[in-house]
Amino acid sequence: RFDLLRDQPADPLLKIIAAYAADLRSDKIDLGVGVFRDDRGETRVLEAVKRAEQRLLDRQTSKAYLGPDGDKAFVAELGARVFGADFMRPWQGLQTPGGTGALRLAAEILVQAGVERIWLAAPSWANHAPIFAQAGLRAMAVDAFDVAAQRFDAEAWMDALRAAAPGDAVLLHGCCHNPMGIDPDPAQWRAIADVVAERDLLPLVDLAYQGLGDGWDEDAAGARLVLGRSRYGLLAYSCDKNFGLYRERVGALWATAPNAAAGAVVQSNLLALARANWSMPPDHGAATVRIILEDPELAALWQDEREAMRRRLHALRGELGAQGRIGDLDLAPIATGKGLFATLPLAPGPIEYLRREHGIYMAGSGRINIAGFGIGGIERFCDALHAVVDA
Ligand code: PLP
Ligand code: TYF
Repeated sequence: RFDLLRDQPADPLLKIIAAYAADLRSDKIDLGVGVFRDDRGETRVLEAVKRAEQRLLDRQTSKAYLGPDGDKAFVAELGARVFGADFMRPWQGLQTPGGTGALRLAAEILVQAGVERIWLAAPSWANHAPIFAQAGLRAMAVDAFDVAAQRFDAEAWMDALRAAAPGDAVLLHGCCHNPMGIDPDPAQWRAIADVVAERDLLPLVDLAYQGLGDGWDEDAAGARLVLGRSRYGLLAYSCDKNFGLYRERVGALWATAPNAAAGAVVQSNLLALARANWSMPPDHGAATVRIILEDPELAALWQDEREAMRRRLHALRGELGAQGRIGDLDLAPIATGKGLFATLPLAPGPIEYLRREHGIYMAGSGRINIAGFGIGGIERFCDALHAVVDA
């Protein structure tokens, strides 16, 4: 039977990791996969995480099963901070294997509820559409970014949402858009929240970079606004970037509902779906986050470390943006972008040239990871771009 299977391409982003590792040039630059890096190019374990893990090792007395919702205190502590004190709707959720697990579960409960379509603004994270399609949703991609101009086309996106059918789902990046780095401004968020509520759409907010854009509450403002106004909503969350826990796969999925009884029904369905997928999520990463959040000292340390990541991204964006135009290529929009990513309007030829001749690795789409620039990296990158333009 397996001879009916066709070969599948490897994840191009993860392939860059291997290609970069095999490159022997000492001045190579990795702008590929989206992990935070310090100015030495390292993705170090946060000190708050190290201390919490030590405490976990010392104090954990049992590894007996917890249940399909995972670490309940993790879900509650984190949820309180994500939604904030002013959020008026009932919410409940469960721990998931990463933000990816949360997205998968979200797609499955949408299908379970009879939702057929999910609208998304393209380009989006390359895994979004396959996750939704695999779960049985039709991913409706809308050209909502002008990649050449590095601009969010709010009109195109609003037109699509106005044309969506009541009950359709809509995917929204909570902050730090992957791959564009361009988020709706506050007025655009209000317009999105209006149309989602008026058209009775079901929002699925993907919040994978909270705290790495404008700040903790600022980065959740769009999600809170939209979810606070729609009847039902979903929030897929990842702690893998803002806690630097990547491979530990720490995430959560929350559902908002018009009242507690309706919320309980949604939660029971989420638990049943989790059971059928992975039974229960892995514990270590979420327990580590929970220990940090429960201890004011560790929470303060984590906040400092998170803020340092955010400030580094902000500073690098300013530096890149200040380079302005290199030939046709305008770096200025990078300065106002948020988070780890920007997508440059570069053709495959120049991208390949940068890799081959200069050891500069970026996604085939022209996406760069801003955190990939170490000391002197931006200068080298811009010199290489000049060489591309002049070639
Ligand atoms: N959503 C977006 C927009 C992402 O960039 C990522 C990156 O990995 C995820 C979700 C998934 O996060 P996780 O690694 O926790 O599965
Ligand atoms: O977009 C990124 O680079 C991150 C990390 O299959 C990532 O979100 C990339 C590819 C992948 C899973 C995570």
